[in-house]
Amino acid sequence: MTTTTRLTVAQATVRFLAHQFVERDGVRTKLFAGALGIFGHGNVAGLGQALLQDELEALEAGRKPGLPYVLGRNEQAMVHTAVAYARAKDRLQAWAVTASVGPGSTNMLTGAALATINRLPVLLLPADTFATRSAGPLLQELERPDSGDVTVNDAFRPLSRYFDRVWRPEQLPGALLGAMRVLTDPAETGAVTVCFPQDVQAEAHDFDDDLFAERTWHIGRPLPEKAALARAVEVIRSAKAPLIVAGGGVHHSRAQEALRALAEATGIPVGQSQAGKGALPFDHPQSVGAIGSTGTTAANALARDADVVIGVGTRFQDFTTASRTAFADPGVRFVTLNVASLDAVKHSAVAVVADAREGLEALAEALEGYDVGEAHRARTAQLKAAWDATVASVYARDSGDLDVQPDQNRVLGAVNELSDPRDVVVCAAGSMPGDLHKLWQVRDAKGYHVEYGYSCMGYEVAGGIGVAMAAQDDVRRGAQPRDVFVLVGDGSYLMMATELVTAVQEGVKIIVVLVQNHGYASIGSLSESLGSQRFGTRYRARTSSGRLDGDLLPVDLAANAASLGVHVVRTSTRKELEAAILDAKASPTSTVIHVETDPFVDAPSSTSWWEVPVSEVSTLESTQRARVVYEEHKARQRTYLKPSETN
Ligand SMILES: Cc1ncc(C[n+]2csc(CCOP(=O)(O)OP(=O)(O)O)c2C)c(N)n1
Ligand SMILES: [Mg+2]
Repeated sequence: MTTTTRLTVAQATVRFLAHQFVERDGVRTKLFAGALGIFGHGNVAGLGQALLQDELEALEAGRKPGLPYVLGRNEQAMVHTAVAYARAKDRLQAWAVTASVGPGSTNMLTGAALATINRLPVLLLPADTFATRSAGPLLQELERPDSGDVTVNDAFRPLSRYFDRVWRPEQLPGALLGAMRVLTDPAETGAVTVCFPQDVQAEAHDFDDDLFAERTWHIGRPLPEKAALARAVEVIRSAKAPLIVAGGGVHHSRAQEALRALAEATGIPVGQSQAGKGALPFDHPQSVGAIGSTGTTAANALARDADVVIGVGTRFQDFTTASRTAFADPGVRFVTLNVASLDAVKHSAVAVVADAREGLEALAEALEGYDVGEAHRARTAQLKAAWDATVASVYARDSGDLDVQPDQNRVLGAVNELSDPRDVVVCAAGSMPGDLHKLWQVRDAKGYHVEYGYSCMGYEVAGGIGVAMAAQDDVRRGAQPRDVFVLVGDGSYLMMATELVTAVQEGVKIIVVLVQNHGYASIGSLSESLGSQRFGTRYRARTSSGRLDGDLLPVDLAANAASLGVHVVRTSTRKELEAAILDAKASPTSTVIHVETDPFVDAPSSTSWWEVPVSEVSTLESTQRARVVYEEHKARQRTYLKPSETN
């Protein structure tokens, strides 16, 4: 006989989420680490009440809450924290994020897009206006003259991989199961949004108890289809100068060992996208580091001449392909292994739709006896050594000038070399992601966490907290600790640093290196290269000329950080920076290290391109000159449309 329990929709939701597990490779984990939330009238008495009840019942029973609650400062930032956690956990654990009606919910839109683009699971629970419309229009309700059933939350639809709205309690089981299906699907996952009208959250219903039984969702490893594999192998076996492009899918699938085995057996060099960096450690003989617009000269030289490009778990975003100029061999063919068919077919590739680890293992077996040959191995080694020398020269660790202000390369070098191999670097936007992609020497598969799918300013601190919380949880499960280094520019810091308060409240340790260069150096340098003269990119006072060309603004970001309750260290020389890094590592709590850098010192060149269109006509000579350069690059852009089999 079916038994039921009378619960509110919110209480049923919390109870259901607390009982969801995932299993991959025989290892079972609870899917939801907890719920991040900010309350308002849309969720305080619904989901808020349910989370409170969960916490108090757990305390009384002497166990952990089913869905531990964490208070954030900004809804967008909470989604960043959740997404970073999921990435650090290889998508085997996630968070729910609850927000109040209206602005609380729409603040999560940016986070939703970021999650979906990066294929990282997060369950968004935006509150919605009354289903009954009994008191409408409500505070924070959007009224439209053309429609009665659209709310601001409909804006989540294009950003979510699954969207639902629970108008009635009876709909809840279907909505929750639909959400779980997508959250745990390796090809489909991303932002999953289930909207809860505020009256429905508080409404009671007799829910079937089976809804709350423990459920284990198997995370599959789809196998490559035999015929597809055979086609891929045929193309790879014909290759004289192949190159692997490793993307984030290698990490999600924990396919690093399989990649290493394939690279070692065949000698095929491996370039890495931002999300794929660390798929091989930097000092592995086949690891040629970053590829594309912010790539190493080694990976980009090999890309230029590659006759077969083997994509593994990559979206082939424009930075990876240098806006489709990176692969210059006129006959280049693509073989792409991806769990998502959307990515597998890009560039007319011979597509192998499969889990990265399964696909790599199958390829390695089928490629038995294939080797790129001594000449290609030697070329890889020589290009790699040249790039390593470039990194050493800009890190300049042995230069001895400890009393001068470090430039950004040296800041990265100091953090790289004084952090432990297991420590994690976190970044998202500005000039540092590109510089890190080129320079950072990853020693641990989990050591590099740069969000470059959405490259969202403001991700850094919030994301760093997610990574640190994941590391804390790993320690509870017996892993060694990791420190998390958040590298953030002044612009990104000003966009969203307030989660530092969350780090303090939750006792989560992060080390923030705040790089003050008085503006948007990355966009400034881009602007200059495009003929736009660094317009609007500097933090300078407006003068009587009407322009932003006055003194530097009297902004003290170190004082700002200190006011949020974290320990702050101001540094002005390399010696002070290095001491601060070591002190921060030794400290059990968070530190913000403030360092000034010169915005005009760039990282070494990638000898590559990134397409940003320049005005076709202009009265400015700088723009006209930039347009000529743009057209030269544009002429080298390829479509990669040629069908593979006919090549
Ligand atoms: C939310 C968001 N808005 C705008 C941009 C475009 N953008 C990319 S980098 C950047 C400037 C970043 O400045 P800062 O953090 O100081 O880093 P810097 O460029 O100085 O290294 C801007 C405005 C973005 N990536 N994200
Ligand atoms: Mg800056």
